[in-house]
Amino acid sequence: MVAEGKTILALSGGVGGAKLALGLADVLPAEGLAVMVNTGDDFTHLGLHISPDIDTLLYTLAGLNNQTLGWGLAGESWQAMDALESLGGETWFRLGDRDLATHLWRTQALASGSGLSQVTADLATRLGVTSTVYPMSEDSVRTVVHSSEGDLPFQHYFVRRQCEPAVEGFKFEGIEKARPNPAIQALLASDRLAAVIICPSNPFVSVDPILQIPGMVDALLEAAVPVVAVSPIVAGMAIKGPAAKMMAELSMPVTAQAVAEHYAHNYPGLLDHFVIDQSDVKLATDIGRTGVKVAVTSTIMQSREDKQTLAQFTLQLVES
Ligand code: FO1
Repeated sequence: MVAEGKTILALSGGVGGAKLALGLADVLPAEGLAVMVNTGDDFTHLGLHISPDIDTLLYTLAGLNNQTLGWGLAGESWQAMDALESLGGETWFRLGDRDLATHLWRTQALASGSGLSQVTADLATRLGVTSTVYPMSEDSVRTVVHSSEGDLPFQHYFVRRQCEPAVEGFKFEGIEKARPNPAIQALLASDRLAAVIICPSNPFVSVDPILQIPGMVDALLEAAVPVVAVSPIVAGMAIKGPAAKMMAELSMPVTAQAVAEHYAHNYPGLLDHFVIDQSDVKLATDIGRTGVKVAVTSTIMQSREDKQTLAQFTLQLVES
């Protein structure tokens, strides 16, 4: 399907993106998939470095993810959180006992001088993940939500306040000084790269932090490979997470078309293909006016087979 020795680069946030990444990992050879992951959701909590989207990706690709919660590890226990609560500690951000080991391990590795890419690669190896998972940057970028309750660090908005405050905009602290991950720059400049797939992740808080790293869009454009994005909005609803609520609060129509327009307006010429769900077929002509080729299929990924089928569909687009 993808020529031998070639690599697909997927851009992903957490849960929604990880589903398509898993489908891609299933249908591509191990060396054929690299995933560039948002780290704008990262934060320091209880003295630990938490990288939620990287962990969601790694746990999903390793088959260890907690499908009920949508984050963390399957078969988790919560004794550390219970003990912390009895001490009067902060428990609004729940770290399972086994997940806690990941954060302890990462925090210690970072403190001993390893970069986030190295730590992520080591963790991937230890978890048995064969695809390559790259943090978008080695530098710190932190998403801040401008909201009806003032500026909130992303996890305070998302977990502590359960996305309740109305969103007014976003800031990615540190982004002006951040550089794309050097390994990703090398991949983008090489002839190994076959295509880029933007997973159905939240455009505002998962994909934008990746694309707004200075030099990232230019490097993607210069790579001159097909770029496919999959809409995270289906029939006016977000498959997962607060994307639809955010769009309404930002006075945008809650449609796949508005997502395509967001990408076309902010990153002109970046997308070649935009994949929408069959329930949105009536939007295809208008989306086409943003300059992309529109592809229609079933984009809802419930089963493992759904994930593989959507992955195959996106790969066929880049071959055509
Ligand atoms: N999401 C929650 O809704 N509540 C939590 O307590 C929570 C804990 C948590 C711990 C580790 C981790 O890697 C992720 C965790 N998440 C939790 C998910 C996460 O914060 C968000 O899903 C992402 O940041 C959005 O992509």
